[in-house]
Amino acid sequence: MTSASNGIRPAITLTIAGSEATGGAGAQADLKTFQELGTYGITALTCIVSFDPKDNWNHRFVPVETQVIADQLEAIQTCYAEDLKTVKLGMMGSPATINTVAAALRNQEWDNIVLDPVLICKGQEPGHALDTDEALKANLLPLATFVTPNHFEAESLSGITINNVDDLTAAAKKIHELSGAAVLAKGGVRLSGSEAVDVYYDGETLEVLSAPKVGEVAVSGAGCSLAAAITAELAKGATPLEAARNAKAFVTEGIKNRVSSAAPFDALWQGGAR
Ligand code: PXL
Repeated sequence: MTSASNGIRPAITLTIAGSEATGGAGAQADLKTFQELGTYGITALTCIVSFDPKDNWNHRFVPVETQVIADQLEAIQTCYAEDLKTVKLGMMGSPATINTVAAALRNQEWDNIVLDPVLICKGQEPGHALDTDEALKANLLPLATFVTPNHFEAESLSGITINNVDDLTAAAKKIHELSGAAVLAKGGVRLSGSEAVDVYYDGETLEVLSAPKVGEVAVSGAGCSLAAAITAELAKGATPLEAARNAKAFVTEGIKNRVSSAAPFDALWQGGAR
């Protein structure tokens, strides 16, 4: 592959994720994070989410047809057959999407498959989410090399109720056992105390990552941007632990410099560390 005239060829990072129209979360957050961290971002969209201001900001969710998802991945995998070694998986939204994505992932070798196990989107049917949950555990979790569950997702994947850092650690260990992946289990604002605590575990190294909380309210795009930052750092050659540490610092600065809107939540700004 040729490089740009200045000799710099960026690492290629793919996100397979949903669109969140207002730009806070989803593929938009991933692409902004990739750009900020110096990788060449590409996207296959799985669904389109539009918040509904008339209905408590619930998520209107429209899946992209599975054939269209397969087509996007065919184009991407053909264009970047040699360089595409790192992918982030965001919101899938349905078992059919998960099966389509899993089949495409199996078409090639990967160095890094970062799974942000987005299980439920505000306003989605719980029954539907349960199916998605099962499909994700069966078909994507075994492919992942790095998993970034939030509090709710860590409880769901591990079956452990999480009230404190010890519980979060037990959940991270359990999810590692289930997947073989490095795990960053995120306490976020869901654990009490003045620190935002995440637990990293890869089967050998256990590290509690901690940063002073920036308020007590979750910020849109924090989870997506964290997993995307891990993806970018891995693609640039970081170890999983280095990637987790750098991503946590990136997200902390993004939350400090968050963007407000007419929505009742703020959005992380990927340029926060500039
Ligand atoms: O933050 C989870 C998330 C992921 N992907 C999409 C979303 C959301 C939450 O709003 O809309 C597309």
